[in-house]
Amino acid sequence: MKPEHAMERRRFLKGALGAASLVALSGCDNLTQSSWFPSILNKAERWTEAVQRAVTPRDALAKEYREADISKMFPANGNTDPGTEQYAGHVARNFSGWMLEVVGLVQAPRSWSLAALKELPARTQITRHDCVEGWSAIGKWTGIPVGDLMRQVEPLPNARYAVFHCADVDDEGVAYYESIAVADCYHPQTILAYELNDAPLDVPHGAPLRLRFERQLGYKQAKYVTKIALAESLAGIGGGKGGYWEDQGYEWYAGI
Ligand SMILES: Nc1nc2c(c(=O)[nH]1)N[C@H]1C(S)=C(S)[C@@H](COP(=O)(O)O)O[C@H]1N2
Ligand SMILES: [Mo]
Repeated sequence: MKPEHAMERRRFLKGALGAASLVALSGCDNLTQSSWFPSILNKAERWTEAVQRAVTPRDALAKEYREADISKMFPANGNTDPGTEQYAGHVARNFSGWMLEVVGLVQAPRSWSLAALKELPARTQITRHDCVEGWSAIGKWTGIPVGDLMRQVEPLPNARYAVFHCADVDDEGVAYYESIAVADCYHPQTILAYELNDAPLDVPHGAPLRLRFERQLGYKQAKYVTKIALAESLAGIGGGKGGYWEDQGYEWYAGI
């Protein structure tokens, strides 16, 4: 949907639903589906973030599981193929031309090919993914700690958010994106994964690179990542709320 439409819809929903309405948690299996989950009032959201940060320090690790716990089937959700000609070209070349750019408020912007990223020290973690739609799955992810990339580009002191841009767009041409605090990029389990269950990430799960930010919900786990842009504010990026689903009313701080 076009940004103006998203805004109109948000305004409509605010009036129609009110803050106390109960709406079933559903909705991100299909980006074209209109199901909504009312946005918590901004103030309440900040309170949630403050409380969670106080109870679980920023560096606390998400639970890691054993090999035996890995789900036999890990569902694919949301967009399962960017479907553009450009992306199909990358698939045909086995992602040999895929680049990850890190730009914005950094001392030394740079980009890496997928092959160069795979040469960096990797981390493997077996974690549980929770989608607001009501399913969970345990998977084994291998990838590069985002903190290692940050140490190379050196964020400037005013860089507060890391915005992950993705290669997929919805039916109305709106691009998927997500954002997290720059500080959370240094959490040891924040990785850009290129393997799921010891195999190269496949197209439905976000090939060739997807974010794993383990202490937050499924929609924060951006797939098909092409660029990380550091910014001081989320205003002016997408719909201004920090992510594709946040622009439609979901919480930015999706702690679990
Ligand atoms: N680029 C992109 N990232 C995305 C989505 C998407 O549609 N596009 N869907 C999100 C949602 S709602 C979930 S639950 C997970 C699903 O990841 P999976 O397909 O590997 O299960 O990806 C998230 N990241
Ligand atoms: Mo999801």
